[in-house]
Amino acid sequence: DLRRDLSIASVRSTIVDVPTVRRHKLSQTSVTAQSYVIVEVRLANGAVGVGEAATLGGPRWSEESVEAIKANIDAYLAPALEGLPADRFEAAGARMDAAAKRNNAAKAAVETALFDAVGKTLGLPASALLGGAVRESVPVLWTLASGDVGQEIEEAENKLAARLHDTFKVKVGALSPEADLARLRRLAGALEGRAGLIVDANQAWDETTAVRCLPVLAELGVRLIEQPLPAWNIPGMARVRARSAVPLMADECVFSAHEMLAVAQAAAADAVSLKLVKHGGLLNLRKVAAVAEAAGIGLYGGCLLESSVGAAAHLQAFAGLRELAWGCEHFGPQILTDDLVQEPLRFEDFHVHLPAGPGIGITLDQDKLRGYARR
Ligand code: MUC
Ligand code: MG
Repeated sequence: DLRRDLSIASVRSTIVDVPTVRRHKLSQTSVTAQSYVIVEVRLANGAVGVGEAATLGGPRWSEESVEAIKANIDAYLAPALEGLPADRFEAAGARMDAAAKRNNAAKAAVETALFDAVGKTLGLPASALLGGAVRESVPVLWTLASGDVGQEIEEAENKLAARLHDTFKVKVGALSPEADLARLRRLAGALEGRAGLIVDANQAWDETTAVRCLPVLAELGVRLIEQPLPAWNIPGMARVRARSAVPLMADECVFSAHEMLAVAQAAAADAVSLKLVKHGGLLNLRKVAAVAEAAGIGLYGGCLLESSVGAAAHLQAFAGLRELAWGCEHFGPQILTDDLVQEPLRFEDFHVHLPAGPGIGITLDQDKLRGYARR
């Protein structure tokens, strides 16, 4: 019957720019708006699935920009999928890999839309298609990244008082190491006993800087240091880890499952940040997670400041992980001045909640999509 015709009929991609509530500063970039590519896949049965590719400050956090993502979806990924039954997720991945090297954020957005469309057709959440949920919510941290420590303390106090977040990730590397350590000392003092802190250097430090700074981070009770060294320096990460009382998290050095295996073999990380934009889709995210699990490396639900569309997709994949030792950071919907969905994700009691409902669990708001679409 017609309802069962899951053939992929069309793929539409739209670039959107959504303002953030404040400037967000990382070591290598700074943004006041988040740019995404929203992908809508229509099936022969009429069902429409949605996915999102997030970027951060153009092609700076990784090599993909929204302009390149849209161009490669329209010219290469979409034509490769036409007519394929949308529930052949693995085959869709193979076709996209044959059509384009890497382009992981683009592939992730398309694959998310397939899971959403199939889930909406069958009345099942994407988590069910991935093995089923073992959790309905995930602890969620907030990132402090204005660089102005007074503002950051006030922001953290507001998040604590609202019971939204009680763990904070501090972005370092835009300032000198000494200025960042002074900033961290003030933050740790202000929040002592009431909040947990982790630190993300986004590749900004070299090995000697990391070795010099990490004892101070340990003294301040910092729980985790994320990607202190450049992504290429896996041996350096292993040497720093061997000397550090603070556990190390791999972010930009782990895109593929092969890279996860290399990091594990080098004993270069205690934890890994899982992101759709890096791994190229929900299935690949779960494969990277499996390699990490096999090596005893802890899992963390990473983000690239996604809207509720991208965050919901991540939650569908995170929901099925048996252990998610480090929680997640999908605060993205909260840093935008507006969202792209009819009902934004629920943040409550320091957790973000898996949305109920089929597919990825959210409904795109077409007025908002039009309103924020780049002209
Ligand atoms: C990153 O490197 O982790 C995630 C949260 C945030 O503030 O920046 C991103 C990217
Ligand atoms: Mg990071």
